[in-house]
Amino acid sequence: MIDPRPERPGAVLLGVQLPDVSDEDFASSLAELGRLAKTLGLDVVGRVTQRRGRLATGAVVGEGKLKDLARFTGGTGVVPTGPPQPRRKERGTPVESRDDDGEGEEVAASPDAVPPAARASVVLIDHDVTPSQARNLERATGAEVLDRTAVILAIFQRHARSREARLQVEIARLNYMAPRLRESGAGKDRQGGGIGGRGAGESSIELDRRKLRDRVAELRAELQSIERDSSTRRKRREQQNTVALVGYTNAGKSSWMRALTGSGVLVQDKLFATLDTTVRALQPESVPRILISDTVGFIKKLPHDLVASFRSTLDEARDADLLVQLVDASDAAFPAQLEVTREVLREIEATDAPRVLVLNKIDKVDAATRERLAIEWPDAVLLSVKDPADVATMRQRIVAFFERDMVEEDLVVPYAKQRVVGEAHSSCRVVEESYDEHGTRLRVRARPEVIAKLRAGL
Ligand SMILES: Nc1nc2c(ncn2[C@@H]2O[C@H](COP(=O)(O)OP(=O)(O)OP(=O)(O)O)[C@@H](O)[C@H]2O)c(=O)[nH]1
Ligand SMILES: [Mg+2]
Repeated sequence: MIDPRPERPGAVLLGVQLPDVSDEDFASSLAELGRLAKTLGLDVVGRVTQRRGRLATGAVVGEGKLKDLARFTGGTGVVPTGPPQPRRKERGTPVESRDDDGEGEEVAASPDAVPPAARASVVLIDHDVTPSQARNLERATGAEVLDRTAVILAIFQRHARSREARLQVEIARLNYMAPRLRESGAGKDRQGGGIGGRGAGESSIELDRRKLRDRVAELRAELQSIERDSSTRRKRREQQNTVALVGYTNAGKSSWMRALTGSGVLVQDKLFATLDTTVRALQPESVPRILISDTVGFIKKLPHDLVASFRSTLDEARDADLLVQLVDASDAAFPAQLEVTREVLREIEATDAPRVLVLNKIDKVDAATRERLAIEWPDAVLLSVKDPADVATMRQRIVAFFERDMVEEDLVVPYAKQRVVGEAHSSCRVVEESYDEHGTRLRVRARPEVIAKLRAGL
């Protein structure tokens, strides 16, 4: 017999289709929420959806839908009146309906009992909700309720590795929590920590808002000192040729980073696998060197606070000479994802640098679609990181981009200044080298400012 118990905690997705949202966008947004859930280690056991003019002020959806939702979680399905009770540890009645096809707006109530173990302990909402809406949903479902921002914050919190990323996430998380803190004495029911990390470890539940603000200020100060270091490192790279890989989460940025630089950055079929910026030289090394950076990805409705927190991380993209914008061409929703990327780039003011648009994962696209994409996106390059020939093409394009601005000039380096010959070899391409009574004669190719710097040393 198949064991019906999921290995991972169950989640039920809740989505409201507002009048200005097309069926297609609604479905893709909910599917994305499902992928976010999976990234968080949750099993999606069902979806409850409803078309509404706006979110219900009380508990997001109407009474009937609330009951549907509670069938997945084992809650009462009604928002109790009176003061909030601690969240129940034990689930009561078994779940009676299950809907995981994600189709249509109605949840078919099936009389088949779902084993209690297959129930959802978390409700994920594809919207940002007010603290009171979340609280009402929690009380009606008996489950932990996370809105879209909380889900993204929880993933960021789990994936942050460096001190810088951890500080950035923690600041965004505390800012998110501040308006959601319960009045004094409340919040005890949150102890033990849920998926959202609220109440876990170094919890701020007991802290009042003022203390929380102090903590944010403290973290900001620490972050600033780290950022000073990384901005110094970035300054040092100013004279170098830099390329930033940017795009929606899971587009394949880190895969390209690995392919182009041979670095061992993390590649995962997860959302927001990368939070830290990595910078490595293009391999095989070009002369002069070209540096590639891989950084955090973007997503629809990325919490504004998170973008603000990650600003310094994203500076790498802002300062790049060339932006390689990647999209997952095998995802039908990629044009919307591209628009999100453009918006975030505008927000961080990374709009000056020239861009190359790469329709990545083209190996997953059939020939007909490939042809259509090539016509619809004439300025884009269609590539797959899995194809070594495509990797070579990409490398060539990057090298060619920097070559375009380069000029060729002759230098005569006196024998007393041979150090400059060494410098020329590292910062320029030396096309010809010969020796006569005046010194070393070099014909070099590089950007004009690089050659000017060499001349200054003569
Ligand atoms: N078939 C195919 N899969 C790819 C290609 N590029 C990337 N992938 C896969 O897509 C998934 C995500 O790739 P990553 O390189 O981690 O994506 P990312 O843009 O760095 O994602 P985040 O860091 O999470 O924002 C991985 O499972 C990769 O193996 C491609 O060209 N073809
Ligand atoms: Mg990555």
